Amino acid sequence: MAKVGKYDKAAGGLDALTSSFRHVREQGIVTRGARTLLRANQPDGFDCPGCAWPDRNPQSSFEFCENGVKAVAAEATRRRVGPEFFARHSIGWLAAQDDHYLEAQGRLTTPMLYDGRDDHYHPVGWDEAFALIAAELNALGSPDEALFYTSGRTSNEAAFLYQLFVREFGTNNLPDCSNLCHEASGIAMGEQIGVGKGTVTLDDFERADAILVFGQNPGTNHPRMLGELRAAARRGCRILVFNPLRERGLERFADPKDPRELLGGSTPIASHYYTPRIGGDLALVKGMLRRLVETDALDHAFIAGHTDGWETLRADLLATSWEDIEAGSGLTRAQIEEAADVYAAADAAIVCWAMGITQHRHAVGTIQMLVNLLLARGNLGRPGAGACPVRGHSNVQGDRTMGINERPPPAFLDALAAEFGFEPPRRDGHDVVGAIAAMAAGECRVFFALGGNFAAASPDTALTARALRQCALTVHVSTKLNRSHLVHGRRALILPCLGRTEIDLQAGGPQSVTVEDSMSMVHLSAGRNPPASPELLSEPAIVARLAAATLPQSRIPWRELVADYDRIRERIARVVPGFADFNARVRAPGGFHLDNPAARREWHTAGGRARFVAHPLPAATDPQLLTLMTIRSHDQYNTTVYGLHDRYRGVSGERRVVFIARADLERLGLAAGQWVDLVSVWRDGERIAERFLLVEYAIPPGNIAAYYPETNPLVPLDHHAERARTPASKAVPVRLRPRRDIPLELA
Ligand SMILES: Nc1nc2c(c(=O)[nH]1)N[C@H]1C(S)=C(S)[C@@H](COP(=O)(O)OP(=O)(O)OC[C@H]3O[C@@H](n4cnc5c(=O)[nH]c(N)nc54)[C@H](O)[C@@H]3O)O[C@H]1N2
Ligand SMILES: Nc1nc2c(c(=O)[nH]1)N[C@H]1C(S)=C(S)[C@@H](COP(=O)(O)OP(=O)(O)OC[C@H]3O[C@@H](n4cnc5c(=O)[nH]c(N)nc54)[C@H](O)[C@@H]3O)O[C@H]1N2
Ligand SMILES: [Mo]
Repeated sequence: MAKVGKYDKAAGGLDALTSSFRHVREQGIVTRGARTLLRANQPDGFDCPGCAWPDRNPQSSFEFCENGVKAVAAEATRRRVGPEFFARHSIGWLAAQDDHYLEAQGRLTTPMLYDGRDDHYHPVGWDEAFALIAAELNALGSPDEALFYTSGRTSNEAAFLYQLFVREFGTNNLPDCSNLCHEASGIAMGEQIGVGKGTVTLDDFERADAILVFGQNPGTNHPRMLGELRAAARRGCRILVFNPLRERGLERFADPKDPRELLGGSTPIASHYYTPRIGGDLALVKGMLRRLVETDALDHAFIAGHTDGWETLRADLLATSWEDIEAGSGLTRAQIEEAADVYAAADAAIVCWAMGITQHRHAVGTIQMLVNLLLARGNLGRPGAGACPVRGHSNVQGDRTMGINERPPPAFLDALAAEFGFEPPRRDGHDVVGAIAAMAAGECRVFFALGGNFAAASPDTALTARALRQCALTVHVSTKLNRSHLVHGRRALILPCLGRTEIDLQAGGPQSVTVEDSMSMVHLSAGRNPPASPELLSEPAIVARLAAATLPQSRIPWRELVADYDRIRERIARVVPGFADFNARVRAPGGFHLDNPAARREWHTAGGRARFVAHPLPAATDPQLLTLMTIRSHDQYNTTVYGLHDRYRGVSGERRVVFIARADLERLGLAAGQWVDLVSVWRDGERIAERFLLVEYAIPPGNIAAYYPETNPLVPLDHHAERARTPASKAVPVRLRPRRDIPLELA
């Protein structure tokens, strides 16, 4: 039963502790849980499989994080999904269950095969599984008919071997979750400052005078970031938040480690909180830049010495009217001028952003405007200043560094060729959107996923399902049961693997892997729990055995490489820039920082200078429609649903809710507690997601919010960021259709 109320407390505090304890208990791991958790983000422990936010001080005591606890507990659970489970439940029956149910069943224990003999998965041996995949791959007309997806939990070692195998097999079809996430950040920043990664470290958070947070909900998705924001706020740093929702974690935070705050005190986080309309950021940042021009709050020396494109941008800013900026942003000129003045008063400022910025049609333009904002005041490449795109998955940044990239840089392929003695393919591969289209068109027939939940995470759910079902073979390397196992090809395999928290024993002894966080720190991760099942293989071992089975003629010593991951790292050191002496450097406490030339004001751009780029305001949205953003609740990890509570937003017991402004309810003749269908309106027709409960909420009129992945059926495949092709899942044009057949829910 849905419950809707108001949560008045600060984020964090005692409720965060209580909630973590509940999740540990639900997984049946109370005693083991504490031991496991104490090893998260410790020098000799494992990297938390939660988010990519860096660790403050690996030597210091355990840093508590409620959602980190949920992620770790979900992996360390006592529950198991073995052959008996699949014998008992048909695929059809499982497909009718929700994502919360699938996740709650526990860890996968055994390789499973669906081969069409009935509607069940059946156990299969590892050798047989690899032989089957090899046969399908080698039967393809071209290597480009296979797709190899990666999700961002994959370690550097597994990712490096995987792209190596895929390229030796002969394709660059390496779509990854980055395509759904920060792709736009990489493209925008690469063009402007020559690197597609953030330029700041945690030290900069200690020195900034202003931190601007755009389109991000750290209280839920990067809870450890609140510790940094809290410390910054307490020393007087201005924190400016731009978000259509008043996210509690950005308003007030109670650090559970502080006894006073645990008992009810809290620290205000945002000094200034602005609620633009969805998609209004490009306009509002243009407004801020215009104000900087009008008040001459510019770093002229930096602009002259380091950049080009300023005059074009300046002319474009002055030609953009305040009326258009106000209409486009949903903020008033006074608000925007205030924000710009606070920003201009800071000697050093950081700009952070996440999915509220990247998942828009004009994402690349908005991010370039954010970088323009930094460049205009020389806020790059000096202490306390810089760009901070906050990554999602714990190793999504590292996977890219290791070559998981459908458009690899030629220099990377050259290095690969020199090290391994084969000629890698040079044609661009498919990204996620391209992969779905290619499967739907029958051009790709084998889909292999190293982690993730492609069927649920991708846009246009019905089309994606049709695309996957057309494949001859779908394969998922997974820790937990998920939707993608149930939306399968003519044959399908589930290959169960070790998680981060588990001991990875190879011929050469227990192994560690490495990861790269959102601030380019590379460090070791070693699990300490016994594996969930004796049949599990590590991801590197799965890739190596698949490679050996598929490419018997390969001269790469796959088995030797996985016997001791130091050997993989030796190869990485010779191929990937910045990894020289990898094995030694990564063993230093806390690991090492990857060089970022832009952070030294060295611009590896086309013209050798940092670039200002002008962009027009996006076209106005259709006033007849609502703009839907698809966001995360407090109790989920992407498509993994841990529970049905969204504590800070005051909703529990129901995920199918729509947050809507009172003004829109009145205008549309609707009432809170009523059920509606969401109908997205696109040029190729309507898409429907059924049965959502209306929840009155403080959100700018014309804008609504609901959780992903339930809303992915509404996101058209071709509704994506220009150039980056990140699905525009934060701005879906929709209509509400009342459901008269479901009684009003009053809670
Ligand atoms: N516990 C937990 N941790 C996670 C994840 C998880 O699901 N659960 N996911 C991980 C991953 S892969 C990622 S990418 C990150 C995601 O981290 P976030 O980006 O914080 O995730 P979202 O829930 O998508 O939140 C988007 C935020 O942007 C706001 N927003 C939406 N549209 C706009 C807009 O147009 N303008 C502005 N200014 N704001 C907007 C929303 O109100 C919301 O606060 O978190 C990572 N960490
Ligand atoms: N509408 C909408 N769609 C979105 C988003 C949105 O905001 N709105 N966000 C997008 C974003 S930012 C992202 S990153 C994607 C996420 O897309 P994915 O990364 O594909 O999805 P996840 O839900 O993170 O994957 C969860 C599954 O990973 C598996 N898993 C967990 N740990 C491991 C491990 O250690 N190894 C292996 N092999 N498998 C493991 C488990 O089986 C689990 O079911 O979704 C995107 N889709
Ligand atoms: Mo993400």
